[in-house]
Amino acid sequence: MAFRSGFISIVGRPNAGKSTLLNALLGQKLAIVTHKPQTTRTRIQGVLELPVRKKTKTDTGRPAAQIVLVDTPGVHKPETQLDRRMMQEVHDALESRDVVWFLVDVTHRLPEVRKAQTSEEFAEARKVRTLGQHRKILSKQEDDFALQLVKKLDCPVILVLNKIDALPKSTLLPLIAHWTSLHEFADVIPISAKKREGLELLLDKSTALLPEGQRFFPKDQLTDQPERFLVAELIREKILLLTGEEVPYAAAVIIEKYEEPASLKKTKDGKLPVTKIAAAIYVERTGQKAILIGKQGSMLKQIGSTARKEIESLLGTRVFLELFVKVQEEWRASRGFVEDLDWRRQLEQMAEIQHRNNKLAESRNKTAAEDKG
Ligand SMILES: Nc1nc2c(ncn2[C@@H]2O[C@H](COP(=O)(O)OP(=O)(O)OP(=O)(O)O)[C@@H](O)[C@H]2O)c(=O)[nH]1
Ligand SMILES: [Mg+2]
Repeated sequence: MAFRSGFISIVGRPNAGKSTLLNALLGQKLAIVTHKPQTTRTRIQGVLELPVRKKTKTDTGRPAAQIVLVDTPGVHKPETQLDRRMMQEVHDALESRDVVWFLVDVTHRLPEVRKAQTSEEFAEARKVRTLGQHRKILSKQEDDFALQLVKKLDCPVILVLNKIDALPKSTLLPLIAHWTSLHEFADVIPISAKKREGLELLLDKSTALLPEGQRFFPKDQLTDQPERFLVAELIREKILLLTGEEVPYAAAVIIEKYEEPASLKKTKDGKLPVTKIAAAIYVERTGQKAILIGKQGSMLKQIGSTARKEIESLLGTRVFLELFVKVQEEWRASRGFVEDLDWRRQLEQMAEIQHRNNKLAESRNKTAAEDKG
């Protein structure tokens, strides 16, 4: 079986479990996850290496493959520049892909169930209704908006029904009927990203749809996202988890200092080396700044210490983490600010600065050599 390779973009409405799925498949946290919608703001690539599985009597086998999984922000109607940027990330991910996974949260209630006519439908509707008050009513408009994005594509789109651990299996059938009446999907796969159920089948079906080809990334590369940007995301995750109302949505994190230790070896006194990180948290209003800092700095301390613990285990070093809160009024409406948040752009800018510094050092050395001569 020839080697397969390709890009699979994971799209769907906010909170469907896209980032959870990416992390589950990669076996590592590359994308932050929270219960709040619109957690992910940029697309993140995770590189999955699949070994060959030989054909047997009971197994159809699977070729070896490299799959580049692309997690994207949840599809929503844009209101601010930040929203527009997030949707641009979705569009970019849909441009270069071989297969798309359209992720749907099965705990959203079906509109049809609420319009039950027969007694069986009514019983089913009641069962679904009583299953959880926490379930959000599926908003048809938002679903249509998300679906219309994948309808335009010329590649196979797999309908992935996520969170099946939260519902009895019987409730899946009407959902499948509903979605397949709206679009001709290449396949329908129910999964639980959280419990890692159905993932092998999803990979088998998807690998079969990928073209034969060589790797896009070196075998041992896990992601294109450098660690310093994952660090910024981990800080933002704690803000999302620890604060409420508008604050999580009005917060952006930019790493201002990132000093890695010269060596990863333990110091003479047996301690791990230290990474020094300083990050600015931007919010839009002074009131939000006050909430983020908290009484006598208690909230910022809590955000810092929970983030630091996770960053330490990610980096395998001790971490000195400094957090500053800054106000940038209405930054979500500012195109320039939103673009500067993009880590791909920040990387380009860092490379430019490095290039300029190298040039400067080169010309200084040259002048010094000429002076000597
Ligand atoms: N019960 C259950 N919960 C899940 C599952 N997958 C994800 N979740 C939960 O759903 C919530 C949203 O998960 P995310 O992975 O952040 O969802 P997302 O689609 O990336 O969300 P955005 O980045 O906002 O678009 C989190 O609370 C997850 O723990 C699942 O299979 N079962
Ligand atoms: Mg996400």
